[in-house]
Amino acid sequence: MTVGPYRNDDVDAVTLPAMRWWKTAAVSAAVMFGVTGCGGAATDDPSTVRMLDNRYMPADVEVTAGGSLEFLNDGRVDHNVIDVDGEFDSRDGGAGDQKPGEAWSHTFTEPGVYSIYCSLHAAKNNSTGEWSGMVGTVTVAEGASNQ
Ligand SMILES: [Cu+2]
Repeated sequence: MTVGPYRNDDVDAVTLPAMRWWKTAAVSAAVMFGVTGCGGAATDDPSTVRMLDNRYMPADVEVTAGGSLEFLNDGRVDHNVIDVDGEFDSRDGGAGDQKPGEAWSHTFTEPGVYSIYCSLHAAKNNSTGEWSGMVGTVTVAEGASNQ
């Protein structure tokens, strides 16, 4: 592909969309690394967790205490978000399950690691007490004191 020098009036039209594309790609890469990283940094866009059929994407997210996450149903069937220890439940308040296109937001104030599951697509092993299927974790980090 030949890329010639752009005239000044071409710069905005060509460079800006390209930068936007790059930024999107970078965020996607950050999300992928965030999932497998060593409990690492929140991604560039940590505020949304997608609920797919049938998994959370990403399954493991980190948020700073006081921060919020939006769980968006980006699938074709209903989902929900429930803390294993009962700290929160996306069905509360009459919301019911999140239908496709619906979202549920929650603000996390207490640091800790919260195990979440979807009651429609996860099951508990009664011997081990562990959940499998549509499960995930939300790690709430201490508020920024050394950043
Ligand atoms: Cu589900």
